[in-house]
Amino acid sequence: MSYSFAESEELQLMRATVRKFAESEIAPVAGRLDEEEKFSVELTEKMGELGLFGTIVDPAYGGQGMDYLSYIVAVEELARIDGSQASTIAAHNSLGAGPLYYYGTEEQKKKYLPSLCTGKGLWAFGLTEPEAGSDAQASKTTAVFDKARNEWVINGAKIWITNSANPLTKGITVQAVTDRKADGRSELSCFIVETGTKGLTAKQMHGKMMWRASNTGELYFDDVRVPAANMLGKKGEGFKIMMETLDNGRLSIGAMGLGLARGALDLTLKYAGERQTFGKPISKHQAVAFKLAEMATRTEAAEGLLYKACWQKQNHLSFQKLAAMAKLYCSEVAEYCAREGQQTFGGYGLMKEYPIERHYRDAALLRIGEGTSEIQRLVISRYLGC
Ligand code: COS
Repeated sequence: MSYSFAESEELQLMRATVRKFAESEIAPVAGRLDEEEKFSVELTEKMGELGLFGTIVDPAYGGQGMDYLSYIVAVEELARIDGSQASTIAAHNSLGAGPLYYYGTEEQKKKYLPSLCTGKGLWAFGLTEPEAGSDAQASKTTAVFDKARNEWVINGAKIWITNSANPLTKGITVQAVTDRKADGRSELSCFIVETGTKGLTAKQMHGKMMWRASNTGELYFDDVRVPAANMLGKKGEGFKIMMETLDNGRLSIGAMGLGLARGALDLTLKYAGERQTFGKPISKHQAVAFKLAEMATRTEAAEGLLYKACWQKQNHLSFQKLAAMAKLYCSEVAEYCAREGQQTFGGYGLMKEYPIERHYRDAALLRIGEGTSEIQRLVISRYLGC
């Protein structure tokens, strides 16, 4: 419970292991996968072998049983090299396996979690719809109970769902309208829908500017029938489950921002130490040195905020406001570092041959995905009583 900035041996080992893997296995292929818009099953399985799936899940369900900060550091180290691989891990752990782990019945957890802790199976989070993004209560997807068959019948569509249209996708947690509340708002509930269920179509989305080697899908539900036992949580608890899941997800996006910022800083420091102008390395010119100083300072501040939020969560203290702050700030620092890094690289920073170019594109997602920066400010301001 005590507050310490010293990393435990376990955390240091996690950082060193994931960093080595990211530098030796991901870095050499990240540019090509991004260019070809190709999800790598091979890298995903290797990340599974490293224990990056089900990181926080109890070993009783096949997970690694690690603390939250270890998981966050793993995401950070992946994102330092490549946003796509980091997003596969982050979306699977916090949005995919997370709700099953936190809200599933014993039966559901035993049935689904073990295969989701190996890297051979992905699970997706079906919240966003074509007309329900920031306004997540505006879901139009419906689930109607068929009493005779003790089944729910789901109709609707979801969009921009990470890990949902992939050969490894085992299923999805779907938010759907199950009734209308007395105040006129929709009653929302969550359902477990397995891949291959009749009436479910998953279509991979193409043409993203960022995270091009991660899998993003559109889902269509056409009279999709699931047994009554596939409800996750209780009827009417869907929105709460989704919102609490996003509270955790914000820490993952924070980790992706921090990692990307660190990656951009490291690339820029190296380049600025090698590149010469006016007879000396550009890092010796104050114009560049000050950029590096600012990037390093903001990265440290982002780390402090994110790790504090994780520490609060780990110690069962209120962390939701800090999670929104960490998501907001880390994504802004990531964008700042990617932009200033690219500026330092000059013309080379505009070329795909240099990973800073990919970082620059990947950073854009962080201020939009899992709640825009505007939504984070809304959430934070509500905690302030505004
Ligand atoms: N944890 C638990 N419960 C929560 C919650 C949270 N973080 N946030 C809201 N709720 C509950 C509220 O307590 C309220 O419960 P009651 O109906 O019992 O009173 C209910 O949910 C509705 O809350 P509220 O009226 O505040 O919801 P809003 O429609 O105003 O929306 C925001 C709140 C904007 C914060 C929410 O819609 C949001 O986070 N939007 C962004 C969604 C997003 O990130 N989309 C991208 C997904 S990419 S994976």
